[in-house]
Amino acid sequence: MLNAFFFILLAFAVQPLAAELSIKITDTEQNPLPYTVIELVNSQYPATADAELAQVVQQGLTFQPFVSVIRQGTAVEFPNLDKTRHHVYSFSKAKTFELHLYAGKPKAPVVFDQAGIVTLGCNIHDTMLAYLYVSASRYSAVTDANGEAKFTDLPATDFQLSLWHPWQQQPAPTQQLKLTNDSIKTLDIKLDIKQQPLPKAPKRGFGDN
Ligand SMILES: [Cu+2]
Repeated sequence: MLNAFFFILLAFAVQPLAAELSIKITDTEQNPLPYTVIELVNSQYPATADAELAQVVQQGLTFQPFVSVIRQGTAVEFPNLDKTRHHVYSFSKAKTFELHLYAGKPKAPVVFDQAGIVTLGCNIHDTMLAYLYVSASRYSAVTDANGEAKFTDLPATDFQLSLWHPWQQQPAPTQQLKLTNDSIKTLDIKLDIKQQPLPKAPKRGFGDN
């Protein structure tokens, strides 16, 4: 009896103040919208660098993934899995860098220490295009093929929810979120975005990649 009592006490003591949030994004035609970046902003929860290195791979003359989200301060590797060499660069304000023509894995990862959107390209292959969203907030994610993203273990507090998509014509409206303790919230958001084909390798002209 006493043991059971302590167990219950313990269960209350370790219960974190947490909330869960699931978001589903659809486009103008109600299709799931992948590659949407969701950022939950609250100045009390600034980004801390991701513990693990992120990766943007070059394979089949494309970048994988097309859109990545990292927390500010995170280091990213750019391994080249193709036989041909790539020359990865960005001239974006949030990060200007170049990885000169290389095969395999460049020696050092690139650290993204400023928040913002980094557009990636390759100097050799003009069709190669990808985006890195460097988040100033600790809580950010990108929607999967089903247009979905899920946050678990969020602090139960107020957030501003902002969205970004590489194909947006204008910034998506932000909204305020109030998360209460132990709540499970589901949001369906429709964005005024027309989906486009992903960047893909040209059919001919580059030989064996
Ligand atoms: Cu290339």
